Amino acid sequence: MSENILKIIMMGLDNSGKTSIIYTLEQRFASIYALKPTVSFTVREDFKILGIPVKIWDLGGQKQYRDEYLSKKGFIFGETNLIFFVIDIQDPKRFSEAIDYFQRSIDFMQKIGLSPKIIVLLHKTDPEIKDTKKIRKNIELVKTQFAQLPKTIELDFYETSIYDRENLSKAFVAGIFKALPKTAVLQEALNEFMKNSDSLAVMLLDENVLILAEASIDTTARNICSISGPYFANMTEKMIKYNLMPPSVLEAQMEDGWLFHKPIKINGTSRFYLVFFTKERSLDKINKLLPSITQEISNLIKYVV
Ligand SMILES: Nc1nc2c(ncn2[C@@H]2O[C@H](COP(=O)(O)OP(=O)(O)OP(=O)(O)O)[C@@H](O)[C@H]2O)c(=O)[nH]1
Ligand SMILES: [Mg+2]
Repeated sequence: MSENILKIIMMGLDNSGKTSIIYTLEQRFASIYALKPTVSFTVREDFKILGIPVKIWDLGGQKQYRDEYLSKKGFIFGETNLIFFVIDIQDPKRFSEAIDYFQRSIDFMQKIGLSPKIIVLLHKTDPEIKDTKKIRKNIELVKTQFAQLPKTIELDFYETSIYDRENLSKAFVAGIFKALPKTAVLQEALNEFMKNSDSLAVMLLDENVLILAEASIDTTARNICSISGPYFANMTEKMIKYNLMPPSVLEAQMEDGWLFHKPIKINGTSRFYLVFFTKERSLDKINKLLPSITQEISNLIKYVV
């Protein structure tokens, strides 16, 4: 039995974008266009974030299902660690309905003794409209409505869109970090690693190509890592999917430094990707430090709530 699995629930009104978010995280972009409303709920058990197996419950948001979840004596919500509450920011007419569902869900969970961490996704904040007056107004409006609720839990808001996967990833990783407090230590480990390896920037991604942590001494170095890192991780993941042997290290000489990409295996199975940008060619130094950082990451992800 795989114990200690993190249980994540995606909830919100129908049409708010929950299933699309899951598909975007899985990079199943083609499937998004054929999406139908979710019937009742679905459970995905094959996700790994931060190397941690997570279960994602996608609760269809149509009215009849909403009422059902809140009447089933907590079977749906039992042992939930983290909830993403998704709101369609382009649909202000339904804000009240969404917030009412939110509050009823919180009340219900408190009644059955649950207090999961909650992240609110102000979703469909698409890149090309996110700075328009209309969207800013909607965001302000919905936040005001949330602020009027009885303050029993701490909420974090993220503006997301399926057209901005990086932002969506950030919200997801932040959620995991909220549910797993120890992962803040991961950032510390990466800072330390950057110093010890004389790097200008270091980045860690997981096998979903989510950026888990990054450390850098300047923006140029950071940008080099964050632009190239996801491409390399993506390429490697695809090669694995097609049973091809991916590179064990990729090294590129740049105008003003060296870039390294290295997949690492943790606990034998989980894949992570490390990206480094260094002034001098220092792969030897990095290789020497790898066992210790690998061990550290491994220790961190073993700890699940
Ligand atoms: N513009 C825009 N549209 C989105 C975004 N995310 C999802 N959509 C669209 O919103 C619609 C509903 O998406 P779904 O993912 O099916 O919504 P859902 O929340 O799973 O709906 P239910 O399963 O009925 O609860 C689809 O037409 C998506 O293409 C987004 O970030 N921006
Ligand atoms: Mg759905």
